[in-house]
Amino acid sequence: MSTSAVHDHEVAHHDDHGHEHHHDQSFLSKYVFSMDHKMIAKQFLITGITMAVIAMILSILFRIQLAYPDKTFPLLTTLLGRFAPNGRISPDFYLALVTIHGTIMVFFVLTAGLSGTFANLLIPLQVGARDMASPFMNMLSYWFFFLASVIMLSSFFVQKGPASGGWTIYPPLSALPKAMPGSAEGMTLWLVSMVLFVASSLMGGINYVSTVLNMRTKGMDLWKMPLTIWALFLTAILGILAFPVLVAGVVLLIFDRSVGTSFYLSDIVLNGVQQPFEGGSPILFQHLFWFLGHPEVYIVIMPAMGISSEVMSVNSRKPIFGYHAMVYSLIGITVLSFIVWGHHMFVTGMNPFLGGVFMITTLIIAVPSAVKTFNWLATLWRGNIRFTPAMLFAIGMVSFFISGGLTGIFLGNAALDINLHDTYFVVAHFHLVMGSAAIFGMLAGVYHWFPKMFGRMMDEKLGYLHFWLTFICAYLVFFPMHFMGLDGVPRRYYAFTEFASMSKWLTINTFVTWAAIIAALSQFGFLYNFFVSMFKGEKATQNPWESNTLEWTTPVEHLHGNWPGEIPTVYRWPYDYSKPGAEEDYIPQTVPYSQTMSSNLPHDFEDNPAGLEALNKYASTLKANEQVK
Ligand code: HEM
Ligand SMILES: [Cu+2]
Repeated sequence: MSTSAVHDHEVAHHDDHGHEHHHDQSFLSKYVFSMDHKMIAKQFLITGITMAVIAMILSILFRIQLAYPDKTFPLLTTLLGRFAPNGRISPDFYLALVTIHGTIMVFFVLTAGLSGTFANLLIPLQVGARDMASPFMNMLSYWFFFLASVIMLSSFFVQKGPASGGWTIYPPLSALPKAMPGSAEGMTLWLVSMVLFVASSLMGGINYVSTVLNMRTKGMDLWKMPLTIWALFLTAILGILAFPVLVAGVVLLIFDRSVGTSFYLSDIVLNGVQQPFEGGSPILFQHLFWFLGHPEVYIVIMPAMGISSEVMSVNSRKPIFGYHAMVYSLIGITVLSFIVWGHHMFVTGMNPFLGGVFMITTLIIAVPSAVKTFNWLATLWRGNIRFTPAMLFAIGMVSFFISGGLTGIFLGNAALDINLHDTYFVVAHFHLVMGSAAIFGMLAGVYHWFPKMFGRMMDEKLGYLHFWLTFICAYLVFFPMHFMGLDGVPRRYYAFTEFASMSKWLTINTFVTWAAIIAALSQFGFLYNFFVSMFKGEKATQNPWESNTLEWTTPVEHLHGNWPGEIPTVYRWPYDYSKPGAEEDYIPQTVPYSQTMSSNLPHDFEDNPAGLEALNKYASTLKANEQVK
């Protein structure tokens, strides 16, 4: 409340003095330590994209190893030095590559890049606030994220290279600095980076939650919020509750590494020497990790779900189907995601009864997931679809969510999972549902809100090219992995040529690598489009997609405080598209019901009792609709 009063004052101030005040902002306070949520959103986006490019390059490097395990490429030695002696990536470095690739993609791109960008951009703009609840903490949240990114990457420059052992950093590899090269300083940097990362997410999340709860404009009750806001809000709650548990786990791990505690270790022999650890359990770490880790996968997918819902409704020119069901299923996922973590641990020897409990709760998550899927399909049904690039990516998100979600049902069954665990089947599952679906949701958001962020349009043709190449290649990369997994091919192995039964997959591996290379190259088309359109794109109009939500009522040119005058009042839900009787095929949230009634049916009842009856009927439907929403 007080914050918005201050802002009101500031804005009035601006009006009085015209433009003079803009000069007060130095380069540093405008672009670097900006407290404006729109600028922070761009910082998160550009940092996220940079990290994504780095993680993508890492994946191409290890895919080359998988495709050509026996070939040597002198270029690799030139590029990577000691990490690739004699033209081949070393086994240690291979493990480091998959570890850092996974860490960056999951946390830095799909968590910080996705939520950080869209929560910052959209929460204030779509709920009608002048900024976040605490702009200062918001700025800190970005800078903690930036620092965490730099530290994570700096591990490539320490003596023994970055952390290895997988993005889940299970002990003992992570707990014994001498266990392998990737357990040394690289692992320390991983842990420090993650603590900073979590601090950043908490500062962001607390801001998002308090802004949604306290700073909505007049009329914006919870049931009038766009689904993107619902998704980002619930995601923030998930993060606030789950991330601290990871920090607890990581701090105990740091103790094990450096001060001789034994939280996670017991009876370890290293190079023939019995280590002093006693009474700890590596399985404790798995519990702590997956208590974060499973909610984390929903922290990644829920914003993508929210964005896709929004984009699909706008571009089908139809109300989202089952708005309430969409919200309740998000809430259901939020709650359930905390009681299923054990499905990552079916093979740890857990009591079969406990395994059964985790199996049931896991399979129940399929219900809200299916509700959402049906509602997306029903939203498309008979829509007047506009195939913008954003729309294609949103539909692609649904496609990947279905393909990847179905295999979750296999893995959720303990008896099946014991066979499939740690095989390429799991890799296929989560790359479709998280790697692909979440990335497509994010890209849908970038194409849709680019005009809002940069005041210019992206090139459509390049957008289509980007979509089709990425869509086809993602399936070519991840679909074959299901069959490798069913055949028992394990994940995280350096070369399969040692095993006669697995070397038959070499051709498929080569095929997958080439599909991955094409997918990676097509991302450069996107980058070209993104950066060139930022400066040279066609100027955006006020509301290029004819959308109902509040962000399109702010001026195209960004201004501090978002709205030059008063914040608009909200009267209706955000999905009034193609309303029967309406003049336009969309009615913004700011249009009162009274206005549409007279403009929808102009005067045709004056000497016409049937017309009057029609109007009354229309008015009561509107009222009924309002109750439904
Ligand atoms: C119907 C919903 C889902 C079910 C029933 C399900 C089930 C499972 C199960 C049982 C595993 C463990 C497999 C193993 O390690 O042997 C797993 C792994 C995984 N799932 Fe899902 N899943 C679902 C949806 C999702 C979603 C929506 C995401 C991400 C957005 C996701 C991301 C992951 C990841 C990242 C892993 C692998 C973790 C690792 O071992 O590195 N899953 N899933
Ligand atoms: Cu899980």
